[in-house]
Formats: sequence, C-alpha cells, structure tokens
Amino acid sequence: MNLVFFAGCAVLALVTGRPQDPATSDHEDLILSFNKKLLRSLEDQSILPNPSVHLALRLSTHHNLGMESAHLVRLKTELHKDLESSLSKQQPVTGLLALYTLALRSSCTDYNSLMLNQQPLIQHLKKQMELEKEHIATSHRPLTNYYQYSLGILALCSSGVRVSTHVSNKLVRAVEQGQTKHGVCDSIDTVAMAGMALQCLKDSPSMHDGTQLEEPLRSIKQKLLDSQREDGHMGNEFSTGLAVQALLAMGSQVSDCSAPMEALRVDVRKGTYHNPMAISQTLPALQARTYLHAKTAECRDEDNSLALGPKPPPKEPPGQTVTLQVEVNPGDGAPSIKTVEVPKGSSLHEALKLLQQHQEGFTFETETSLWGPFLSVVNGVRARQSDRSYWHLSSDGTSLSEGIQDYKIEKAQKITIKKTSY
Ligand code: B12
Repeated sequence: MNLVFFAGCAVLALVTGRPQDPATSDHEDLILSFNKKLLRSLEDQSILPNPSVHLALRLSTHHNLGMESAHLVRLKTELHKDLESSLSKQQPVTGLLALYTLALRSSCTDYNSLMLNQQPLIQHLKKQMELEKEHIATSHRPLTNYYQYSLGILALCSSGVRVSTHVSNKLVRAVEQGQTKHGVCDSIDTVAMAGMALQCLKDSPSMHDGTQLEEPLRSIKQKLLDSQREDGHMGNEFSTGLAVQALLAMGSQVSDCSAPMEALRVDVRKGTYHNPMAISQTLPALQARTYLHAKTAECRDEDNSLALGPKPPPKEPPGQTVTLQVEVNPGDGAPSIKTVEVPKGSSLHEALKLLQQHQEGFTFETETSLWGPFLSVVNGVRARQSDRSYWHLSSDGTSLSEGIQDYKIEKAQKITIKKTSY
C-alpha cells in the first residue's frame, strides 16, 4: 500500500470531514504507538544516550520536542565524554562518531565548532575514516566493519564534507566483491548502509563525480531486491527497515516497497521490535523517511504532539521453569555441555548468569553496545574484533537473530556458544 497515498488520504479526510479510511488510520495508529515506544526508551537514564534513537526521533513526522532536546543535551555531555575517552585510548569509534554527527545534524545543531579533546568533531571523523582506509589498504578489511565505514561516509557527506574517491571506491569494491558480511553470512544491513552512503555522494555533485556511482548503486539496489524473501523481509526482520530506507533513498517509490513494508508492519504488530536500536532503524522506513533526510533537516514548524501516557505495568513472570542446555565450543578444543533450570521467559543473559552462579566451570563477560550486552568472553576466552572472531549464538542448530538480552527462553532447548572466525 502506498504511504504517500495514505498520508494524502488522511489529510483529505480531515479537510473534507469525511471519515478516514480504516486502513489509513490503522497505519497511522501503528506508527504513532511505535514512535511512542521509541520515545519511552529515553526514560531509561541508566544507559548512555543512543544517537541512533535520537536520529530516528528527529526524522519522524511526530515529535515530543521537550524530550528530544533533553536527550540532545545528554548526547552532548554523556556520549560526548564517552567518545572523548575512547578517542584518548585510541579505540576505533567510526560508527558511533558518525551516528553522533548524524544525530546532531538532524537536530540542526551547529557542530562545526564542537570539540572533542580540543579537536573539531569533523576532524576526528575524517581521521577515523583515514585509519579505516589505511587498514583496508594494508589488511583488506576496515578497522571496524563496512557498516561503520558506510556510516562514516554518510555522516561526512551529510555534513557537506568532501569524501575522496579513494574512500568511496573502497566501499564500492567491497560491495562488488561480497565483503559486506555479517560474520560469515551476507549482511543486508551493510549493503543498505553502503547504498545510502553512496547515494548521498551521488546527490552531492559538487563533492563527487556522481556518474561513477551509477553502476555501483544499480548493483546495490539489485542485491537488496534479490534479498527479498517470500514473506517480504529483506535479509531478516532486523535488516528490512534499513533495506527499505536504502531503496527509497535510491529512488524507489513507496509502492515498489509494499511487500517489505507490510512485513515490517506485521513485525511491529507482533512486537518483534522491542530493542530501541531495532525500532530506531525501522521507524524511519515505515514513515518513508531515510537517513539521507538528516542532511536537509531544517527543524522548523515541527509537530509537537507526541505525548507519553503512564508506564504500562511490568509483566508477571509465569512461575514455570524450563531446562536449558548450554554448550560452549571454543573451536580449538572439546565442547562442554552444562544444564540449568531457568524461569520460563528468562532472557538468555539471565539464564547465563544463573548458570555461572550455580555451576562450576562456566563464566562469561559482556561489553556494552548500542544493541545491549555483547557476549565477549566465555570461560576466560575473549573473542574480539581485532582478531576477527566472536562468540556465535545458536539454538538447536539455528543461528539466533537476537542477542543475549533480547532472546527469551520459552521452551527447553540447547544453546550453543561457539567461537567463530570470520
Ligand atoms: C558488524 C556486526 C556484527 C559483528 C561485530 C564485530 C565487527 N566486525 O565489527 C559480529 C559478526 C561479531 C556480530 C555478531 C553478532 N551479531 Co551482529 N551486527 C553487525 C552489524 C552489521 C553492524 C554493527 C555495527 O557496527 N554497528 C555500528 C556501531 C556504531 O554500533 P555499536 O552498537 O557500537 O556496534 C557494536 C555492536 O553492535 C556489536 N554487535 C554486533 N552485533 C551485535 C548483536 C547484538 C545482539 C549485540 C548486543 C551487539 C552486537 O558489535 C558492534 C561493533 O563493536 C549489525 C547491523 C545493524 N543493523 O545494526 C548486526 C546486528 C546488530 N547483529 C545481529 C546479531 C543477531 C548478531 C549475533 C547475535 C549473531 C549470532 N547469532 O551470534 C552476534 C552477537 C553475539 C554475541 N557474542 O553477543 C543483529 C541484531 C538483531 C537483534 N535484534 O538483536 C543485527 C541487527 C544484524 C541483523 N540484521 O540480524 N555482528
């Protein structure tokens, strides 16, 4: 169903006083409650403010300007400090810095004079991209990953900064050669982000020779279209929002994306998206907005009608338990299996904590990320980005599409945690 058509109908119904098409109001209600869910996530002040959430709230057609400006203040203090600390430890922060820049741009904040450790923010972003580019030249892969490399290009481009063809060509080549992977599988999220980054360059002829990008963009569009499953998803539930954003940015009409958009709406109704990161990547697509809109944000005459009602009460735990087997496979040694009884509906994170408390021979550690806790160390063995390994999660042989905090144990099963190289 065409969103522009929907929006047009809604306006017409208001003007003429005729009742709204039930399908239109259903779509609008769905978006409003989804938007409120994202806004609600700002109430959790125990975690760092999330620039991806801010960006999505700013791209939305509905706003709570008071909550958004309070969040902007938190970004400019708490996230800012966190970035300064990572930069002084020389940790790569390309993606986070890029999202911070896009969040500031979407709020029409003048960040030309914004300093991180006494250096302008944009200089840091350029420096991060230089380091990424050098790493690709020497090691054939970025310091972080091509998703963050694309975000870096997008943020520079949205800030009106020239991006050298050396930088963009490396991304073009990576997509062509299928290096945009998630572990060992194809990453539609990354292809989509690359598409938005290159489209931004193409749309800025003063900064880039757009004709060189026509063929790569055509092939990215084809890759995204080819990734569509029978149920409408592109890649999986968590990449479809970015894929739709990319297609729209690359000139597809909303009506061309009706199947993936309907798949997103079905997911929203099912409650698939509860992680604020997942909502932040999906909401813009459902409103036919894309990350490219940040570049031209004007922040004038904005709606300010989004209000939160009282918090819904927390759900009662059901009281039953289920048996969970946890297999740890270090890759270079014998796998070990432990069993633990956990309350039905516990997160895998809670289950692993119970296992650690009650059984000898199992320990784990996590690192915080925008998506929540990332399982980084198991039984003392660290899997890390720098040596291209991670602890892969699966249940009864099927790869998990969520992390340890979001994945809920609803039935007896075997979770395998396997050290995997990519
Ligand atoms: C690159 C990437 C990875 C890399 C990260 C290392 C690297 N090379 O940089 C690797 C391959 C290790 C990875 C692993 C996993 N990933 Co991943 N990953 C991504 C990707 C493409 C980009 C992340 C990124 O750099 N973001 C930009 C920066 C600024 O944000 P950040 O939060 O600081 O980034 C860090 C975290 O995102 C963390 N991370 C990466 N994946 C995941 C997944 C979870 C659940 C968590 C908590 C953290 C995390 O690594 C990033 C770099 O340090 C996203 C795509 C997307 N749509 O976001 C998927 C994505 C986040 N991953 C996903 C999943 C499911 C996983 C796994 C759980 C897969 C599995 N079955 O094991 C594991 C994590 C297991 C664990 N040990 O906790 C899903 C999450 C969906 C959800 N609802 O939770 C996404 C959205 C892909 C998708 N469409 O399915 N991932």
